Amino acid sequence: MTKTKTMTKNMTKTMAKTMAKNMARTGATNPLATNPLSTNPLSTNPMSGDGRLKIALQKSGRLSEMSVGLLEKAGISLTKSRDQLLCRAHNFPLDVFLVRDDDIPAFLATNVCQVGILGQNALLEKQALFAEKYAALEEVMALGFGRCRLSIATPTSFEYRSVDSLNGKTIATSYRGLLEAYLRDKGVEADIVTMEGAVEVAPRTHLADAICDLVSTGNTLISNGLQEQDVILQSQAVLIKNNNMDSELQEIYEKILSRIRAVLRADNSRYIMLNSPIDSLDAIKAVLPGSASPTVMPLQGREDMVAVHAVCEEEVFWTTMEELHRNGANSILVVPIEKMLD
Ligand code: PRT
Ligand code: ZN
Repeated sequence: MTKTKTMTKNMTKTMAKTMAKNMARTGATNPLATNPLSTNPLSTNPMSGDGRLKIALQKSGRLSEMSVGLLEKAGISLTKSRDQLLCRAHNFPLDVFLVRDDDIPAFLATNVCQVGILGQNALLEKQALFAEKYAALEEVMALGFGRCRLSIATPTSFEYRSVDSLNGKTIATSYRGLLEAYLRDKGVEADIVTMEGAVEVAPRTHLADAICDLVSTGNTLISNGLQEQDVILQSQAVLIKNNNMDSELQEIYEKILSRIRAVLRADNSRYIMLNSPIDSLDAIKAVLPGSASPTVMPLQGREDMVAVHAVCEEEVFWTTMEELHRNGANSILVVPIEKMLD
């Protein structure tokens, strides 16, 4: 069994304090005051029943700008409240709660919000720590931003052969739940020191032999003399929902989901236009990335050429354009797509 020491203040207490502060400022009810497991949250939450879907987003941090941007791209126009904690959409039945990412699962579990955007790592960590409390939360869709990985790293001087090298060692992390599960699975016994930040300094200050933390570029590890060893989880921002949504809100949710899906498809797609010799049409179609059925149109005054238009559901690289060109295509245009709905 993995032993656990909690170094800093109790995380749940911190979360409750932050939420109470946030709720007081937004005028909402503290969702932790009601136990979502003991009663039906739909009947205990006074903010439910106003016919508006509530979404929780990170207030400030790595995911906030992209999360708000995604809603805006989905045609939802937001007005911030004076304290900037609650935004109201004036062209869609949606309210946005801007909170700390760690608090988002609790906002959903208590049905103060029905949907949220946060790192997959943050959701899975809460579910690893409090499985029953967060059982009703479901990941709906990966959003393609906030990509990172949760990794174990050791000082470069540490002789690391495999995860077994961590037996009997101390590992500092903010992801106790996920790390414990990983070590259990690998049959490794180690002490875990829970830290809320600056995990990367733990080996230097002799608090721990190794760390388990989020990594994106890897620069933080390098500048702290650490080497990435095992990746526990690949993560990115995800849309999550509470499965106990009432039917009225479910309809709004379906609508917003379809818009977000359309935005993501459009973001990842390009519209490509080119002129192709009729003889090389098959070769050119084969090169077009992620496009099932391009539109082929005659070109006025040219018997030997046609115009080809296609939606390519993946990036169009320079190398692809060069290959199209080699196959006889000319006047190749690649343009972004703003909106797309099937
Ligand atoms: O205030 P609040 O609690 O809301 O924010 P926070 O400080 O807890 O979270 P924030 O904004 O740092 O991260 C939010 C989410 O972004 C995380 O839960 C991840 O899903 C995602 N994300 C993506 C990252 C990173 N990349 C990342 N690099 N979260 C943190 N980091 C940190 C990491 O902890 C380490 O300190 O960045 C450092 C490493 O970065 P590199 O680029 O040097 O490898
Ligand atoms: Zn956080």
